[in-house]
Amino acid sequence: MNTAASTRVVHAVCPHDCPDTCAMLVTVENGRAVRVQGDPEHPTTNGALCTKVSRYPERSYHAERVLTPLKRIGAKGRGEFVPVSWDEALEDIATRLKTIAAREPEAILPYSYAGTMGLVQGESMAARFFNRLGASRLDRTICASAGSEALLATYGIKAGMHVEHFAESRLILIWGSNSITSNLHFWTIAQAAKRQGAKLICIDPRRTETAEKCHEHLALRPGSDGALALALMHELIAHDWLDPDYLERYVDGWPALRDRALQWPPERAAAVCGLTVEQIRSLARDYGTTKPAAIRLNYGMQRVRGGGNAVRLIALLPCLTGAWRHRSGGLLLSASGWFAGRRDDAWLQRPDLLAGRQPRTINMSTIGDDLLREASPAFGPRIEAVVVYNSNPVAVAPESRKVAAGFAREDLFTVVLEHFLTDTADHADYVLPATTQLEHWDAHTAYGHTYALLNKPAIEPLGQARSNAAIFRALAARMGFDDPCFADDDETLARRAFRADRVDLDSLERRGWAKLDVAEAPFAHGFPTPSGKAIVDAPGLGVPDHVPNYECAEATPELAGRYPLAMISPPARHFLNSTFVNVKSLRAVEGEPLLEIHPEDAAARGITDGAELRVFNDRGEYRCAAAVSTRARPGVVVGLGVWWRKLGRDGTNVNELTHQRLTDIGRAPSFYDCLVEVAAA
Ligand SMILES: Nc1nc2c(c(=O)[nH]1)N[C@H]1C(S)=C(S)[C@@H](COP(=O)(O)OP(=O)(O)OC[C@H]3O[C@@H](n4cnc5c(=O)[nH]c(N)nc54)[C@H](O)[C@@H]3O)O[C@H]1N2
Ligand SMILES: Nc1nc2c(c(=O)[nH]1)N[C@H]1C(S)=C(S)[C@@H](COP(=O)(O)OP(=O)(O)OC[C@H]3O[C@@H](n4cnc5c(=O)[nH]c(N)nc54)[C@H](O)[C@@H]3O)O[C@H]1N2
Ligand code: SF4
Ligand SMILES: [Mo]
Repeated sequence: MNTAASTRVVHAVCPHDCPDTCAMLVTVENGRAVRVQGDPEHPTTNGALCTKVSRYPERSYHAERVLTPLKRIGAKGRGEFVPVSWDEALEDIATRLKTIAAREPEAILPYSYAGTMGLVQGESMAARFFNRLGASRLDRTICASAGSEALLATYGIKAGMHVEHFAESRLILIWGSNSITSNLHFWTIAQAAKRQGAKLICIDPRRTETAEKCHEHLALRPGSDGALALALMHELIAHDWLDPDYLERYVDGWPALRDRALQWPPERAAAVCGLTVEQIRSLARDYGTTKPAAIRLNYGMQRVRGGGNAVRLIALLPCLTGAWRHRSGGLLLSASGWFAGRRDDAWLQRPDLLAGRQPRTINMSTIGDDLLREASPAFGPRIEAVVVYNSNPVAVAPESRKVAAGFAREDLFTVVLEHFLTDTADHADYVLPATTQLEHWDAHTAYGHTYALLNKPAIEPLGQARSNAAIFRALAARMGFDDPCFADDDETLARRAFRADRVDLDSLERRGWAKLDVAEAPFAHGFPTPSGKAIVDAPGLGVPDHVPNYECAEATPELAGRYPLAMISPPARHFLNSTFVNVKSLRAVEGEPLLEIHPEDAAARGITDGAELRVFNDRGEYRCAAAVSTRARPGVVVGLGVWWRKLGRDGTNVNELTHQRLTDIGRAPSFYDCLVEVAAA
């Protein structure tokens, strides 16, 4: 049989929350997607996808995909549903939302994050819908806002180096990033630099697979990065490894920062960081004397109380040495600022539909507390309805016992747009079947590179699935929203997402991606702040300093007495946050929920490798197996990956233990600022 006639290759984009935002090629045979591959033409994708997304068709055609609207019949959280028609589901949902909105639109809350990073299936039609409704707004802080706002306060933009230029760096600090797990295509570039003789240094409490492959690894205590950055500055000053001309021209407030740094000799920082003085001196020497030197900072280090201050300090390091003068020097935390003004955000999201109303804002990171809050003058109305899309809060939000209790409220009306019956979908009154990236249109920016991308549908929607945008369009019609913008179809939204004068739409159409026009060495001649200089003493924030964790011996000695181990919970390599946990082949590689614990800490508690554990603090208890391993440093344990609670042990995951206190800047969760104790179960 000749199938060639019915074989097509479609330009697509990996939709996941990952800095790499790969350009994908989808091979479709007889209407079925049979293979996804990395686009060999796209410079950063370079022909490769990661292991998990290579299984994207397996996830899309998964036997447990939700393919019809579902209505709850059992108790909340039990995941007992019956299929209903779209007509019935939409009519009932619209009636419920209308009734609440007639009284109190702010009692309705959208809850979404980056299940897809697409501009269309993210916040386009959904934003239009909730703006028109006047619903509560959501502060989307769960991941990156501490670092993003810190960067903005320092550079005037959330942006940095081109990732490609790390290939020519002579020194690369991989700081708070497990690149092999969560930024694989950067790692490929760092390897190229290594082959050219670059030195790679990893700064991470855990001996990750990335740390192992670097020349050096500094396993500092979680939340001590600000102290380390200050000591590095101290050494740069003491040895005169500064670029006075760059400081003079492009840094505002250097004397105040200098005074602060001089209070942080390596001896002081070593005690805070749990490093040796020599480790800090050696790092400073490398950083002060190697050119060009580049920092790949990532979000792992800002999930602690002082994450914002730490990012500000680290972002100032390349300003002291003038590393920004070279295109392969400087820092990259996010590239997302380069896309601002290149998207047509106002057209996509239509904030004007608020028509002067200013609904309250709910922080997604405190959803546990907020769902349980009564009405009050300070808070406003009790939350009566939640519409969840692109997120799995019951698994991923901190202090999940409270989150689950909130979603279990019988008087809460919950709609979840999903591919699967996640922990959150199990709590829904209605689950609406959403399409996957193979089935819908989208347009993408990235936070780890500088290419705009276009995703074309490769196959028809499976079952009765509809795209998020299509679902909000249908709901808008049922609600009687008649603004013409509610008629825009997905293709129109995708094609108009980027401004024609700022992005090469022809390249987007032909190749699936288009490089943005961004200067090679973007901050060689200053920063996009009013003064043109990087800012030390930011309005309302002061001069950055080391801020100790909420939970640590330094700040809370009594608590540290009861819960002496600091727990971090970074991603598992074969999951993406809680996505893919239900893909068997990937779950098989991860095995089971684990807690890495150093042999000394294990021995002190009579814990052996593989033992059943209780990991606990005042907030809850997490059940998992012990991985006795020197990947964890003494005093720090690692709960790897956000498992679905229902696929974990005793219905628990690591967020049983995390808390809802927010970071110093950006109102973000401090997931990695968490004390626990561990015992054999
Ligand atoms: N395979 C895979 N890839 C992913 C994800 C995933 O779940 N799986 N998640 C995606 C998402 S949403 C994001 S935001 C990014 C996250 O990726 P990153 O931004 O790299 O952040 P994390 O993976 O949270 O943490 C990175 C490293 O920081 C370390 N770390 C923890 N605390 C500290 C600290 O206080 N200081 C320092 N210096 N290091 C610390 C952790 O041990 C971890 O190895 O990755 C994305 N990519
Ligand atoms: N303890 C701990 N907790 C963490 C973290 C950690 O490191 N440690 N990391 C935090 C971070 S960095 C992040 S970003 C958050 C991530 O939290 P979330 O953004 O909630 O990410 P996921 O868990 O991947 O859930 C995304 C959901 O969106 C669904 N989805 C995907 N595409 C679509 C679509 O097109 N339509 C619809 N309707 N649904 C779709 C997927 O099926 C999936 O269930 O978790 C945070 N939680
Ligand atoms: S998850 Fe990241 S590395 Fe994997 S395919 Fe998607 S963008 Fe690429
Ligand atoms: Mo994230």
